[in-house]
Amino acid sequence: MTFQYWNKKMETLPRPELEAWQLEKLRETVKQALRAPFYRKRLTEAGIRGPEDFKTPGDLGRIPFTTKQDLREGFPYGFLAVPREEVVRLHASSGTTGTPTTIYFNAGDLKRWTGFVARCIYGTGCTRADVFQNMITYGLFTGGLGFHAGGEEVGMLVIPSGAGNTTRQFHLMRDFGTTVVHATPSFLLHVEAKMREEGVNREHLKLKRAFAGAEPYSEDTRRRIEDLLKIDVYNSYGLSEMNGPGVAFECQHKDGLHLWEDGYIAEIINPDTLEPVRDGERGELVLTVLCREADPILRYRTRDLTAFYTEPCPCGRTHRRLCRIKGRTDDMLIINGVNIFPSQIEEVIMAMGEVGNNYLIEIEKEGELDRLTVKTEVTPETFMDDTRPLNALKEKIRHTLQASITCNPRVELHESGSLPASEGKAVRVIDKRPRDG
Ligand code: DLL
Repeated sequence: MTFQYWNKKMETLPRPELEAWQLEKLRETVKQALRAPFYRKRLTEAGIRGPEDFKTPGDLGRIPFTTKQDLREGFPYGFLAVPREEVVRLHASSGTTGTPTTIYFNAGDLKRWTGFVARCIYGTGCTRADVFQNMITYGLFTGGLGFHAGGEEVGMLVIPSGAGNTTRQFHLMRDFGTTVVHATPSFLLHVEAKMREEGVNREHLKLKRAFAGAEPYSEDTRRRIEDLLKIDVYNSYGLSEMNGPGVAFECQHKDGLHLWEDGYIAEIINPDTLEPVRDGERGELVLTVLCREADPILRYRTRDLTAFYTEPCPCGRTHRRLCRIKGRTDDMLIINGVNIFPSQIEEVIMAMGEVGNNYLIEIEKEGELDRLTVKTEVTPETFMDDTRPLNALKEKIRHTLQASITCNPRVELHESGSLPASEGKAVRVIDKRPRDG
């Protein structure tokens, strides 16, 4: 396979040079951060006077971690490190609880961010010949405008379709010969189910690839989308605090996400001890942005759980690869004392061919006990009035789940297309338990 690089020099920079680059950029970022009220206080309290305190990569450890709570407390301008007049764009986190967190960009920040997104897109094999339909939310969410700019930078024809309205999405795909789409994996699954429902002939479309991210999904879900839509799906990771998409992305080898280490410093820590984990071990990802002047964020605890690959990638890029992010430290469910990540449930059900494209996890209190219900759709081909095979399928799902999560769930089967569909990030877990009980 021949791999294509957007910026071959930077993407294949030998590790010692990459680390020297990071140290240099870290010094610049610390200097910049000291201009923001929050970091002026935080860094001074930690005894950091300026960039001269950073002589080796290990000196990064002198900087205290930044948390989501810190960002909330700094709202709205506590992290701003440039005059307000220099800021040309803001985005906000998609969080639905508490004070929002806002991220600011100056013109240079936007240019650098766009460069990283273009690098991701081009690295999957896209070229100017492609037609790119960006089926993700535009607005305060970074996914829409971030990919839009990256797609234009590559020179593709970008269709800013946004999320939702599946019928119109099909018309756009047909009319303009869309070859590449971007969406959350849950929306891609919804699009596929709708295609079958509306009788859209896949063979009349020119789709080749999809970028899927912004939420966790399993390898089986990826395979399912690839098989059903007959496309290549590339995993895309990012977060608003680190610009948005474009932090880590799969290359044509499709095994692990290259984290762009010339733009970000990544650490993986044990979330309990806050110590670095051993190489290849799973832990919480901590990121420092090296490519933003308006809003530098240092050692940010992402709460995302992942590990580094220990082997280099056959594509020749020197930037380390992250394992698929399966969950967050804060999405773990405790059900009757058993710790369960929603991704464990997805892994089991999406591996079953009879299961449809959508599912929901519900937890309730029944007396003193927690009750877990897994609701899954069946494929459109399944007859809902034929109870014998349905009962057998229900039992199979229950049994396999029990073996995997050591907790006995109730299983409900639903007709294809009957569970609430999501256009953006899917809400998969409904926890109905009283908050303090
Ligand atoms: O979701 C940015 C983005 C847009 C990424 C488009 C990819 C594509 P936030 O709304 O701030 O930003 O949410 C960030 O989403 O900390 C992860 O928990 C989760 N997440 C993002 N990508 C993935 C992925 C955007 N590929 C939060 N796999 C992150 C698993 C992901 N989780």
